[in-house]
Amino acid sequence: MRTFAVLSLIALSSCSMLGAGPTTAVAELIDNSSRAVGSATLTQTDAGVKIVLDLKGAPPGTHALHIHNNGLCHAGEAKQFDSAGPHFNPYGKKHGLEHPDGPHAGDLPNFEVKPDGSAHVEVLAKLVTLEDLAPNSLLKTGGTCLMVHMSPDDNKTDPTGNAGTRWACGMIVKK
Ligand SMILES: [Cu+2]
Repeated sequence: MRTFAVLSLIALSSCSMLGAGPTTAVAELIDNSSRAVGSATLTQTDAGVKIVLDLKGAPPGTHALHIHNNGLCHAGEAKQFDSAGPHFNPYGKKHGLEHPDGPHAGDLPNFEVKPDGSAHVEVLAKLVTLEDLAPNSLLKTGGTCLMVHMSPDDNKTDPTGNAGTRWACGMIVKK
């Protein structure tokens, strides 16, 4: 057993010596016509997962951004991106950054799309991780996805925040 433990330690340290770096993931977003509308890079930090999202061709104005529970982004569903399921909520909380019994781990702040249809968003998702096997991992079995809604999130109405139609969806996949 002792030999095994020592060997495991050596294996772990060689990984970091090779410069594996922080775990990262990506999400390529599509709209309901399967049009590519942007992409996100997700990076593990000590304080959570940093998400950097760039969008194009989006409706100008304020929009909700969430992480949803399923890694499924099927364009053309009768109810847009319904397969993505509800918000990622591994701790069974209520929805909303301002809800006293919230938030869902997948609740993120609203963001602005410029008049030219572009957006650049940088946000720290503090309640999730990219670590395998953690209950709040975005890389869990079945996956998760990043979702942009047509409307802003009111940050308190359970379970959706009244964020309206799901406009764009991107599966979160390990890089
Ligand atoms: Cu959502």
